[in-house]
Parts: sequence; structure tokens; C-alpha cells
Amino acid sequence: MASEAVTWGRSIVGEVMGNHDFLPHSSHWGAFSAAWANGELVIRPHPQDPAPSPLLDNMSSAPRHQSRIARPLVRRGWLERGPGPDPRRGSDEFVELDWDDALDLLARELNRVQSIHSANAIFGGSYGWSSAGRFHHAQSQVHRFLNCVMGGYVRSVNTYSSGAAAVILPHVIGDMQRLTRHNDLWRELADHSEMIVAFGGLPTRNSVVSSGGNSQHVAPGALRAAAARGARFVLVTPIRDDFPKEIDAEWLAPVPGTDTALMLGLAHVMVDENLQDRAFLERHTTGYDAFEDYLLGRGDGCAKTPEWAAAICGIGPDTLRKLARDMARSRTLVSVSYSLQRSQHGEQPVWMGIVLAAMLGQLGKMGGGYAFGFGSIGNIGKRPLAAPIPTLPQGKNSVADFIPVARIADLLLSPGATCDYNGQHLVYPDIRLVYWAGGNPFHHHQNLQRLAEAFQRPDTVVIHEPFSTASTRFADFVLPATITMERDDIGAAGNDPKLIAMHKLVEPFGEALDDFEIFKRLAQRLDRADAFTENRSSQEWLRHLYEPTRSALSTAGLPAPDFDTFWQSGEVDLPLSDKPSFVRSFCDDPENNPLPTPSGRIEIFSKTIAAFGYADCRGHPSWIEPAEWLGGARARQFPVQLVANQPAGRLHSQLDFGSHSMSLKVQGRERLRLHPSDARARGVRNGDIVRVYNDRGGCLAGASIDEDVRPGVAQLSTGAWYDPQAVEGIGEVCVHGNPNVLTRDIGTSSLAQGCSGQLVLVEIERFDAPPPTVTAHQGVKRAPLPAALAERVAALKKFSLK
Ligand SMILES: Nc1nc2c(c(=O)[nH]1)N[C@H]1C(S)=C(S)[C@@H](COP(=O)(O)OP(=O)(O)OC[C@H]3O[C@@H](n4cnc5c(=O)[nH]c(N)nc54)[C@H](O)[C@@H]3O)O[C@H]1N2
Ligand SMILES: Nc1nc2c(c(=O)[nH]1)N[C@H]1C(S)=C(S)[C@@H](COP(=O)(O)OP(=O)(O)OC[C@H]3O[C@@H](n4cnc5c(=O)[nH]c(N)nc54)[C@H](O)[C@@H]3O)O[C@H]1N2
Ligand SMILES: [Mo]
Repeated sequence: MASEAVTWGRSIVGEVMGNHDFLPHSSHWGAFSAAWANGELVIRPHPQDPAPSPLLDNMSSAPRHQSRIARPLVRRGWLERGPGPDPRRGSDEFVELDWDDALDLLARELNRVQSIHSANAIFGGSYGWSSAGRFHHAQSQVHRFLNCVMGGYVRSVNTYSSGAAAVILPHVIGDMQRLTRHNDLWRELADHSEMIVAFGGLPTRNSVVSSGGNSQHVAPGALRAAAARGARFVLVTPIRDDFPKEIDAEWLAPVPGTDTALMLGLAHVMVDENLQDRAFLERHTTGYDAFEDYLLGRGDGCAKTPEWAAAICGIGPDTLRKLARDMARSRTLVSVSYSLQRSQHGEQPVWMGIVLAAMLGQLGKMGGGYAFGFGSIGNIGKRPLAAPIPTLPQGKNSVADFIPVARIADLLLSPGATCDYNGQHLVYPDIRLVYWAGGNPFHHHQNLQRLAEAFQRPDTVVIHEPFSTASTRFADFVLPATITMERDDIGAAGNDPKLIAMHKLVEPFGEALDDFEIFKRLAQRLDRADAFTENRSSQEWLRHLYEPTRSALSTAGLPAPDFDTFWQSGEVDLPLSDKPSFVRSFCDDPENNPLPTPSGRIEIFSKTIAAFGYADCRGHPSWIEPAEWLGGARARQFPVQLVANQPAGRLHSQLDFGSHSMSLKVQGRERLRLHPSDARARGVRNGDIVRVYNDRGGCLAGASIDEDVRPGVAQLSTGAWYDPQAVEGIGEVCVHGNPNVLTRDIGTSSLAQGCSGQLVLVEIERFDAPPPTVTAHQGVKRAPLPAALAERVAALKKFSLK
């Protein structure tokens, strides 16, 4: 192993590539090595990665891109008038300050907010994917700073990715992380599954990515192996390429948002034809009878027959009957992707998928049962690690207040208002200061117009960013952060078998500093440097964080190189766990291995959830009509279901300007895919610029017409940098194609309050006027510090910190 690692690290690769030293590094989309040659970054994927990601191509231009931020920026209006709500936030100009001045002012402002309003007035949720690297992980750094230096912060819980599932799953079967991260599903799929019914598909374009790194892209190989063995794939998704095109699959394209109804139709067939596994239900589940009453319509007079389901989901009753019979006859995996739960009532399909797998009696069987998030995130379905990976301790947060992560605009707009969440009534605290590092809320949140209003409310907004994203425009302090390639770090991720020595590849851009360094300098000004740094330099932190991994390897009798050896060789292989998943242990012996649910069994009916009394999440999975779907009244006004899914060309909004991301755009705008029939009805041709709109907002996008999209559906992925401009005749639109100007800002339900941004109803029309230039990648408007403001900065700095 060591010799292979050396091959990949400094020495041999350097030889192969001539004079240039190729150094190991990592990203969320893969491990690689790179050399800086003639002003360009040359990138080579990890030689042992069976299917490297094209997202690597986005990185070459990143270090010196025009959107990099060179010096600290402070918003002009904030300097002129001091902290406070300001409608100019978002459109104001910025002035450049030197680091000392910027940090002096910011330290004073942090001190003011904390001493007058307490740490409960600081929102530090700071959601976002940031970059790979365990030490310089921006979220960990900002949380650690706020805990150790400011006494805490209002936090956010759960993720935009899987907010609904994270809350429903513990009620039904157990913790989401354990469910998704403790299995060996890709291998089981390759070796054992006979039939895979994939709700939301198994998109290999998505499984390239994993938070923290993904050195082994195993999904394409596993899918090919399963297909070669004769496994049958049924793809349930509005878009055909949610599954590799080169592998045969049956494609069922339901009306988006109706999977629960479709699954209920399948369940009905199983009961009707006595296909369900009664013995499994009896021994492993609770509450089946109450669910069956609903399914057969004993209470509400509405049997959830295949005919009933077909009328909702658009898949014919005979197809549903045949599918249910085939599923009962085969070793079947019911796979539910994240996407299904990222919309209103997203808890239901996650729950109903488990009920379906339980009725099939296949949970716990090799290659059968239930998978969640499989294909959504690359490392899900890879074996868990049997050694710890480095983690930066975040300190203790003394503030109890929190929000479900996607309620950010509600929090800022409505202090004092209450929010239902998982049986609790949360009260929104009054936020005066927002601190963000490693995320892009003006990419990720729904209804950006509303978010813009929300961001105008606090006294002060701070962001650390390497790039001039839209979120930087809505801040008062924009502090330029380095990118991973400008610093040393350790790359590692749960379920990925390699620890990577991420070597610094290039000098920082301009005056950019590491997040750690920025926080250290702030902590010094606030007299809390030791609490934050523990007297370690960043190099000392890397060694410190490496030690638990080394010591676990050594205890296990495995090669356990010291830090310097690890650093030189470029990587260390980590051991994998052999423990069966908790679901399999439970299924094999439910009496001795109960599930961590109230009953110890799979809860087909949850008394806990029923007792919450939520109309939008009842005691058992049920079909509840969403507001934004093709079968509802709103579709008469906005007849196209937009799927705002993950972008194939990049990770979210990251490196949107990169060559792979740009190559998938149409005329420099985000690609909107639609079916030929919908295009024809609107006179839209391939390559046209279109206006996509509803009553919340609108954007321009580049049309791309193909039959892989269900009629009535259009796809506009997330992540084009938000570029609002006033356009004659239609008002303000995002001229670049960010779908979050269209999406509705509501939680999935009162239970989980998850992000519901995946689906939204829109109308589309050809845009014939001369299209405005996309300016999103050009960087923020900035000016040198005018003399009058320099005086003001000097005056502000005179206020004592004490
Ligand atoms: N409509 C709709 N909206 C969605 C979704 C959807 O399906 N539909 N999906 C949602 C999902 S699943 C997610 S996860 C979110 C993603 O939302 P985000 O995670 O916020 O998106 P990213 O583009 O990854 O933002 C990360 C930011 O961190 C910055 N960054 C990178 N490295 C560093 C660093 O070292 N230091 C600092 N300070 N900054 C750094 C990057 O430049 C980038 O701007 O979007 C959500 N939004
Ligand atoms: N290349 C790339 N990969 C990524 C990311 C990225 O930004 N870029 N982001 C990563 C992150 S943070 C996450 S959370 C995951 C997200 O993983 P997912 O949420 O699974 O991914 P999406 O691409 O949003 O959605 C997958 C597909 O689900 C289908 N779908 C949408 N709505 C419905 C529905 O109602 N019913 C059915 N049956 N299908 C539906 C759509 O056709 C869509 O293409 O992806 C990860 N992978
Ligand atoms: Mo996500």
C-alpha cells in the first residue's frame, strides 16, 4: 500500500510529468494530484479512482478567477451609518479596507452585539458545503469561533439535503446517518439485487459528490455489474437520465411529487392479491392494521387502488399491478432518493418506501429491502470506516435556540413568531448579527426575493468567501478566504477508505487568509485567542487532528505511519467495518436487537407523530396533496412542473464559472430542459432564451429540448449565480437562471420543516428581446476607501473594546 501511495504522491508522478511536482489534494468530488505549471493548474485524478468526476475540470481556473476577492470589503452604507437594518444591503457599493481596520471594526461590532443583546442575537448556522479538508472546514471553524470566543450562537439543525428524512426516520426506523452510512449496498446491489425500483433514480452524476471527499467512485461499476448479472432496473422519475443512459432500465415517469400515491397503489395490489409478507409485518412492525384501514379506505371511504393512484401519478393501473407482482416475486430493493423528500410533504414517500419494503418482507435481506439517499450522495452505500477521521472540536454552544435550517428567512423576518417542529413550538429569537462562512444562502435558499428582504433586517451581516458570490453582495463585511488549494489540510470523509494529505498547491490570491487565521485574529482582538487556537498553529492542528486516526490504526495492528510519513506519501488507507447494519441485525433477531424506535419495531403507525396532531403529517404515511403540483388548481395558471435538481456540471453553486459547468450552459445561461411537445406549444426552439416565471419571480435560461424529460415537466438545476437585473417589460429577473427566484419558501411540513425547493410550478415563454449580459461572475462592485470614510474608520476604531 505504501508504495502505491508514493507512486501517487510527490516523487514518481513528478517524474512522469517532467519537472513539475504533482502534489496530492482532494475535493468533495474526488481525490486528485495537481501541479501549477505556466500559470495553470494541471489536474490528474487519483489513479485508483475507477470513475473520476468531470467536476475536476472546474478547478483549473479557480485560483486566479476574476471573481476572487483580493482584500477585505466593507459595505459603504454600513461604514457611513453604522450597524442597523438597511434596505440598501444587497445593492450597495463596497470599499476596500486593510485587514487590521476591517477586523478592528468587526471585533468591536461582535463585542457590541454580544454585550448588548447576548449571543442569542447572533445567527451562526452558516449552512453550506464549504470545501473538503477536515481542519479548514469553514463551518467547523465558524462554529468553534462563535462557541469559544462569543459564548455561542443560534444554530440550525438538519440540512437542505435531507431535512424531512432526518426527522421522520428516527420515528419510523432509526437514525438517518446510521441507516444510510452503515451498509454495503453498492456491493449487495452488484451481487444480489434482482430488481431495483429507484424512486428519483440512481443518478451517477450526483454520486460523484460526497461531503469531505470521494476517492473511489464505485457507483457506475456496481450498476454495470448488476446489469451484467441480469438485474432489472425500474426507474421512477420524471427525467430519464437520473440513471446512466448506457444501462437498460424501464422508465416510469410519474407526475412529480406523487410518489406516495404511486406507492400506495402498489401496496393496495399487494393486499388485494395477498402478496404481502404477513409474518414479517407481524414480527417486525407495529401499526400495520391502522395503515391498512387507510389503504383499503375503511375509514375515509377511499380505497387507494391502482386506479386511484393512476389518476394522481399518471402511471396506468395495469403497469402498477404488474410492478407490484414483480416486486413481490423478486429480491427487490426499494430505493428512495433525497430528492423526493425535498418538497412539500417530503416525509411521506420516505416513510411509505419503508412500509412498501416491509410489506415485501425484504428488509434485512441481501440486495433487498430499503435504501435511502442511495445514489444521491457518493459515499452512501459504501462500507463504513473502522477508524475515526480527523474532526475539529467545535466547543460548547451555550445558546439553546435553534431553527430547522431552511427557516432562515422566517427567523430574520419574524422575531418572536413561533414555528412547529417535531412536536415542539420554537420561538424565533431576535437576530442582530448573521455570520456566514462556507455557504451560499443566495444560491441555496428558496424565494430569493424574500431572502433579500430578510437579509436587510439584521444590524450586521458577515461572510467569509473566496469568491464574489451573490451572498457576498448581501453582507456588510466580506472577508476574503483562501481556497483549499492555497493551504495544507487533511482530506477525509465518512465511508471513504482514504485519508488524503491535501498539499498546498498555490499561493493565496491577493490578501486572502484561511478562515482559521481570520478567526484567530478576531479572537486576539477579543482577548480570547487561546480559547480558540489552544495555542496551536494550523500546522500543529493538522498533526494534532491526525493523531486519533494514527493511534486507532496502530491499535488495530495496521500500518500507522507518523504524520510526516503520511504527509510525504500522500495518503493512508483506512480500515472498513464488518458490522452488519442495524436494520439487518434487527430483521434477523428483532427481540434481541430492537430498533431505536418507541416500539423497538418499524413504526408503520407512529403514536408519537399522531399525538403531534399535524394535519400535514399524520400517524401513518398518507397522500396529502401539495400546493405546487400538476394535479392542483395552481397548475391552471402555471402549468409546468419545474424540477430544480442538482446541477450535473458542478457542486451546487461552487465553481459555476469552471469549464465543465460553463460547457453545459446555453448561451452562457443555465440550461432549461423541456419536452418537445411543451416547447412546440410555446414556439420555443433549441437554444432559444426563455423566460421562466410565476407570481414570485422569474429568470432567463437557455432552452434545450429533449425527450428524456416527461411532458409537463421542465428541468432547471440549481446553482447558476444569482444575477438579478431589471429587464424592460418584465421587471426584475435573474438573467442567469437561478431557479430559487421561483421556489416557495415553506417547510416540508410541521414535523420536519425541511427544504422544499425541488419542485415548483412555472410558465415558460420565449424571450425575444435583446438579452441582458450575465454579470454574475464579474465580482462585486468595489472602490478604494474615500478620504471621508477613512476618517470615519479611524473614529470607529477609537471605541474601546472593553
Ligand atoms: N431549489 C432548490 N434549492 C436547493 C436545492 C434543490 O434541490 N432545489 N438543493 C439544496 C441542497 S441539497 C443543498 S446541500 C444546498 C447547497 O447550498 P450551499 O452548500 O450553500 O452551496 P455551495 O455552492 O456548495 O456553497 C458553498 C460556498 O462555500 C464557499 N467556500 C468553499 N470553500 C470555502 C472555504 O474554505 N472557506 C469559506 N469561507 N468559504 C468556502 C464556496 O465558494 C461556496 O460559495 O442547496 C439547496 N438548495
Ligand atoms: N453533480 C452534482 N452532484 C451532487 C450535487 C451537485 O450539486 N452536483 N449535490 C449533492 C447534494 S448536496 C445532494 S443533497 C444530493 C441530492 O441528491 P438528490 O436529491 O437525489 O438529487 P437531485 O438531482 O436533486 O434529484 C434527483 C432526481 O430526482 C428526480 N425527482 C425530482 N422530484 C421527483 C419526484 O417527485 N418523484 C420522483 N420519482 N423523482 C423526482 C429528478 O428527476 C431529479 O433529477 O446530490 C449530491 N450530488
Ligand atoms: Mo444537499
